[in-house]
Amino acid sequence: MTSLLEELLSCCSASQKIQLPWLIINSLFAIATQILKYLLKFVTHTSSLTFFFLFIVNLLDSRTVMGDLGWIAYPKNGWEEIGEVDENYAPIHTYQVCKVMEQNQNNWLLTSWISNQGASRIFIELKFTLRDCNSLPGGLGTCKETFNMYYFESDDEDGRNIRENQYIKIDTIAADESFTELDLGDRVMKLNTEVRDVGPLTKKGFYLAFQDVGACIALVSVRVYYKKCPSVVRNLARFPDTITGADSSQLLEVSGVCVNHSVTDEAPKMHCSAEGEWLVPIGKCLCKAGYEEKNNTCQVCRPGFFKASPHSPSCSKCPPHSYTLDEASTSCLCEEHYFRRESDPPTMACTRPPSAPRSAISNVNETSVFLEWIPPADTGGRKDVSYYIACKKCNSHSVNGVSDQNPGARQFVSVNVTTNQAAPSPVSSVKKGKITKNSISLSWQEPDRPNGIILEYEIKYFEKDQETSYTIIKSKETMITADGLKPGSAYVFQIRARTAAGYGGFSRRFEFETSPVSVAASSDQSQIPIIVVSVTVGVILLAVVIGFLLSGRRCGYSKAKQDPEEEKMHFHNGHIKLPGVRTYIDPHTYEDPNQAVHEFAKEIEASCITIERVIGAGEFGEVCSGRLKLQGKREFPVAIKTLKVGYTEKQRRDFLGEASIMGQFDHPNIIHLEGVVTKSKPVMIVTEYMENGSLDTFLKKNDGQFTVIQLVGMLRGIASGMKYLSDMGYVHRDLAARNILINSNLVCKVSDFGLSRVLEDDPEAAYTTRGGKIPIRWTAPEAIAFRKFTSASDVWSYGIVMWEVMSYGERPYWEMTNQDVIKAVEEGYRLPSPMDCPAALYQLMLDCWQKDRNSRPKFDEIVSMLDKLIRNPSSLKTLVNASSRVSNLLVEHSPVGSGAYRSVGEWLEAIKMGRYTEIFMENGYSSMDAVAQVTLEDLRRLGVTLVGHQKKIMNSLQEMKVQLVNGMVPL
Ligand code: ACK
Repeated sequence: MTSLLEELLSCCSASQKIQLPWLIINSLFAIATQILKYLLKFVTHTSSLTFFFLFIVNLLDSRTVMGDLGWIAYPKNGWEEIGEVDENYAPIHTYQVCKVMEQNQNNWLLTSWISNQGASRIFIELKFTLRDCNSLPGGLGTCKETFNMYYFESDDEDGRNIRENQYIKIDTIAADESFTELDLGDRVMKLNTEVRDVGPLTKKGFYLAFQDVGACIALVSVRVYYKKCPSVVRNLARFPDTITGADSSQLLEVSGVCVNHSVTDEAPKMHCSAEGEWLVPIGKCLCKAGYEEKNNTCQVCRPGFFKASPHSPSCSKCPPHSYTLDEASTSCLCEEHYFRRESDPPTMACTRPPSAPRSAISNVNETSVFLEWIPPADTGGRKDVSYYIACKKCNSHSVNGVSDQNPGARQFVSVNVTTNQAAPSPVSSVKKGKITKNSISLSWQEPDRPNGIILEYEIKYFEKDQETSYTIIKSKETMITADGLKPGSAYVFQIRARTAAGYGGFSRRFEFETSPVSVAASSDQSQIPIIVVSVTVGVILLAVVIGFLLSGRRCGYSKAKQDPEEEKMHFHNGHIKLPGVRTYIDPHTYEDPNQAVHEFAKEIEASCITIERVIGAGEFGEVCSGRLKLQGKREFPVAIKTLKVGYTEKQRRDFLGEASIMGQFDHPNIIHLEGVVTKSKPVMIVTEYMENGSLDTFLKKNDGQFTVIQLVGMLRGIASGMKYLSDMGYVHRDLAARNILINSNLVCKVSDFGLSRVLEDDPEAAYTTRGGKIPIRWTAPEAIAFRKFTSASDVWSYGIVMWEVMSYGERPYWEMTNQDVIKAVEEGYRLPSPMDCPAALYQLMLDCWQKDRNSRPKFDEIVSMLDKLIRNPSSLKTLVNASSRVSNLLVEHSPVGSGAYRSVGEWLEAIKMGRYTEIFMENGYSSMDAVAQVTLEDLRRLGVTLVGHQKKIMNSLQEMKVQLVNGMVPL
């Protein structure tokens, strides 16, 4: 066959071709048939590749139809079916027509009726060869190089006899590869493949028709298909097979159904794109109590294991002294003689009642009784042992014993008391007198209401935090000296008065400190009236109580490092008072930072952690990846931050401060804390593992590779996390793409919650004139100028993150100095839109960068706005147009004129497209002048198939052409 074709093409001089047209034309069919045998192998091979994508559903594939296709050709001598079979004797349904010598051709080929199976947009893939007219002998004026494709919709098969003019044209089809280009010697058999889509379809099916008007064509295969998003389980919700929408840019919002044994946490939704991809998952289901997640299903907890709530991550082994024999247990039963109080969490061990308090002694004093005892020898495994004192009228016998089977049961002693007189009111005013390193002198005034003659005072004191070991002094005077005390130590005093009616209540606690060894006792200090101290302490207590009442929080709302006006603002906005919304507690408000860590973070045993490799360096030590295996749970990957050896106490505090903050948050877009290791070294913070690392690096690595919807999905996640933080009353202060982590599902999570992080940790942070250290490029002007950090300044930073995301990790303000950035922003200039940025997103960025912080959108508004854009993606189609994007630009930040590049390689490297240098050079684009002529079509031909890369190159060329300088846009 090769020789026949070569012979045919090489033998013919121009004159011979004129003389021998019929020979050539007649030979075409013979050649075509030979070629088809080769092509068939090729087609069969490529078809298996095509079917690899499961989201494509074929409605017709002419290659797989074994019998008659039932297509009709008219006129009869137009399209002809080649009666060939392949090597497996399966028919090759190939139609050809080659009436290039005859005038006025109008040859139709009609398919049989094709059901659209409910799809409203279908795709037609044609594989064909087409003869290049130039390669035919001259004089063939009627030769065409195109054919037309039509369709006609009908609900049934009756529409076959309709007139030609009732068909609707889909397109004129031309060939990329002409027939003569087939290099049969090397067997580079390139078929033309063209795909067209049609929609919206409104009937049950349709016919296709191919019209030839005088070309030489062999139609090798016709495949008709639609696309769907295949049924998938994501976040424990099942999303059904979903046929893509009629519009090529439409995203269908699809609700998921929670898989068996799971319940809705937040209504699960995803979006089915026109390409058959699932995008932007929102919400999730959780395995219900008694079930845990395994491979996207909810598996029952085995006997001996339980899960109390959907929010617990997995089944846990029954705690000590408890068991369950059933599957799907939501709690475990206590073993015999062990109990659980109603208020005990199901994760707590079952406990026994305590043994009796020991050595109880009573001291009856006229009308009152003083009781003392030693705690029980066996507390039954509980820490919350308390004592219950019952006062009964009875005949002087006392009762000791366990009151019931409750582990919280108490022992008590009862004594008769008769009184008809009120006891004295508590002593309220206490002054300290002389203080030495071993003694403290006190004086006080009689109670306001003695209710009788005061017989004596009882003074109880103990070293601060050592309440179990105290001393009692009795005195008839209103002053005493407590001696034998430790130097430089704080002591707590309480005083009460006794009359014939018995003892009154103890005064509140007064705290005084002995002098240190080296310092002589301060007699001046001794003169300071205790009342002043009392009032100060009282005022602080009052403030805490008011804070407690206003914020509705258990531990009081105090943010030592946060601005008071900001708190007020939160109150006015109702953020921290929203019912059901917890508020963030600044670990600084804890006197002992260790207490904060243990309140908010679980302690993990180092033996449960396997460190696998170092993935980066943090400010306090290395960051590693590894695995965590907790008892009764599956092993799972984690990230581990370590505290380097030789740390100072402050470094340890700051390091663990991040865990105290992170541990308070529970949100899918906030990095999740697994726990801390503080009882062994190295000290570690263990968090969930985010496979794709930090967002800025990830975007730079995958430049141009995401759809706008995917980028908006990332931004939506970050905004949702930030909304949660601002609702909690937490101001991040260092929101930037480098502080966002991204996992394998492209879910973004806010991270980096260091206490003094902004001051020390961030390499981007620079010292300001006021001495603070601030990441200038990401920070709102008011926060730079007067440290006004609020959720509104976080919104500014969010705008910068949007810009980073839409420009695939570009550095904000490029290489401008921090000082220039501050000045430009202050003068009203703002970053220009990233390339190809939807106008709606750039407008949102500009809104975030409003000078007046009250005019910036709130995070909940940002989330709603992004949701709206995701639901209606055509709103993302309007891009910021290239000329307006750069027309007001001020600051030159990169060389863009074609003269700025010395070579094609240098240019491609500069726009990070260096991988294409060789292809450009090989295809004759070896100078910048040649490159300037490149079209999108050329790029595709060169094999630049990624749309992001095409855009990058075309945009750069566009910029070179207009010789613009880039910079910032004044507002
Ligand atoms: O960009 P990266 O790979 O992502 O490099 C930094 C490095 O550690 C220092 O911070 C990575 N990293 C931090 N936390 C996590 C995490 N939870 N999961 C995965 N990588 C993390 C970060």
